[in-house]
Amino acid sequence: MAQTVSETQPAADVEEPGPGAQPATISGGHLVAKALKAEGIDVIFTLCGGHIIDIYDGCVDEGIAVVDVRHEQVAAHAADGYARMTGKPGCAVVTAGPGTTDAVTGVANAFRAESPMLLIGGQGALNQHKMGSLQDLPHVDMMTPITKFAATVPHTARVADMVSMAFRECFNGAPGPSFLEIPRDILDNSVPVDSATVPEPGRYRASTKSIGDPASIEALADLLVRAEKPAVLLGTQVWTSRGTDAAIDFVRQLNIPTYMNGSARGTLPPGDPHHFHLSRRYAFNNADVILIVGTPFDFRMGYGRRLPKNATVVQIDMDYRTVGKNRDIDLGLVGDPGAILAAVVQAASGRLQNKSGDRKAWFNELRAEEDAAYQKRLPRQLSDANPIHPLRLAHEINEFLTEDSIYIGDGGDIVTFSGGVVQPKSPGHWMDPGPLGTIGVGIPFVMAAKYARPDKEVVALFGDGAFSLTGWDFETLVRFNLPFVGVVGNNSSMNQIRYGQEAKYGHDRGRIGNTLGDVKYDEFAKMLGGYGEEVRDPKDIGPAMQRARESGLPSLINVWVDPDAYAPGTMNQTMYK
Ligand SMILES: Cc1ncc(C[n+]2csc(CCOP(=O)(O)OP(=O)(O)O)c2C)c(N)n1
Repeated sequence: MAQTVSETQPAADVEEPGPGAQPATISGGHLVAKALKAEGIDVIFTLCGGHIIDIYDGCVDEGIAVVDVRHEQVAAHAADGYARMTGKPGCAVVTAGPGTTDAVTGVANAFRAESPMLLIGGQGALNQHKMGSLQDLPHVDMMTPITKFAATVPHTARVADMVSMAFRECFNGAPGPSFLEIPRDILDNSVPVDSATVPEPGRYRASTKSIGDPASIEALADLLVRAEKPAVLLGTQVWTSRGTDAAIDFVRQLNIPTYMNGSARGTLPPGDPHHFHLSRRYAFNNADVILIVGTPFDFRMGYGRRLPKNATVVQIDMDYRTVGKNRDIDLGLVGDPGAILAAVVQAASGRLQNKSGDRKAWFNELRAEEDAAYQKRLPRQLSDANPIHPLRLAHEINEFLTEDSIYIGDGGDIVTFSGGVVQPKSPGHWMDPGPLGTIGVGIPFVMAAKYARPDKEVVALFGDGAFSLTGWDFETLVRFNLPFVGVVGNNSSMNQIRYGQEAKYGHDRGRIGNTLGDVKYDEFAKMLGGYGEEVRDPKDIGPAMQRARESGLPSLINVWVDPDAYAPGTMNQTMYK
């Protein structure tokens, strides 16, 4: 007869010693769960396979939830998203071979986004090593270039120790993913409890809050106190390292106009006197000191080439290798962004009295630029056109967000449009794939955000192309009761790609491989047990979203948008320059 496992039932393979009996033993799968618990992990995202069942049984014992998804890519993206939301590493567990290869994209995305997560993959038994066992592949070789650490666990007694080691490696410099391959027999075998070290919570790694060279702190404080037209860009690491409060204090005390990108969006709310977002190019072109915090000079920054040659440029980053890469800098600081910014405030204190008066003209100049850019865009943002202009959709979403709404963007052109309009109202309330630009992160990020922060509302905008990649896991959101407000900006195309292709190859050849069917995603949502509505008139967007909010279900509002409207960034092909 089949046995069921309940939370109250002792684990089948942990035996208590009786008088004169063998010592108590513990299996590899249960050791994984103990190490996850020591790390504070309360959920794993997974898709099952025979290689990894012992981990599930350990999770039952340790009270770790098992969220089972429909594609391993979703599990890996969800672990990435969970890390972003909680500040703790996320964990995905997948089977060997195709389970692990399916998760590669999620790990790669976390790698480029500097998100700390652990992927645990199965492997054939060590005693069948290289014999052609089911799903055997060189996982560690495949994962090495896209992780901070990738290794095989060679013995059951080492399982918990190596899980903790992998977590430690996630936080070496700028954070990122680790990968552990655990062979089937290593998970299945049991060892005496005494022989298996389980590192104790909080005792297996050091603080990462270093400020680097104190002389550089002084130098930056001097520069900023003397600057007449400074500007700062706060990047993803400000949020990843939870330097938000220090960053807010810094920009206020030193009185610096502030731009935000990536996960740092929302550090300051819209309307804050130091918050700017539409005048960044102007500010950098006219600033005397530009401070870049926790974001690399990659394609999103034009590799640093767009910064004027004569500005004094300072870069702060958690990764030594990022500072000064692609563009020379005048001062570089390596360490924890929040700790460094707090130290700079300290170093500058007593010298800040007249700063707000001094910089009034600079602030006014930027505010005027900001207002002009906003007014220029406003008519399209309020457009009543039918089919719906994507900027109007973005406008409606922005109006809909509250301080408790986490916004997720997953798509091409539609999300590029929304990037300039949608403003998160609180820190840590913005999620995008990051520099890997992976479409399909939306549903797994919703899963992670709603799981990690059930008190928050999650609002997601999808392109119809992007949604299709991982959309079946909408069903997982229904199954785990994770309600959210989803909007599909449906143009029946992969527009961001179509634009460049049509420009190069003309109307007919330009549509090869990038057009989609007219799919009713509202019906798809309803079929899977969620809430759905279709919108064709712009004035119906807000009310439909409101009904989705009130439904208490995972939802998709299918908004038919103008397929011939393209975002300026797409038309300039900025991402390739
Ligand atoms: C995983 C992945 N595959 C392909 C791409 C290339 N790509 C970038 S944008 C885009 C089109 C996305 O279409 P959709 O989500 O419908 O948004 P739209 O551009 O139509 O607004 C594609 C295919 C990518 N970024 N990620």
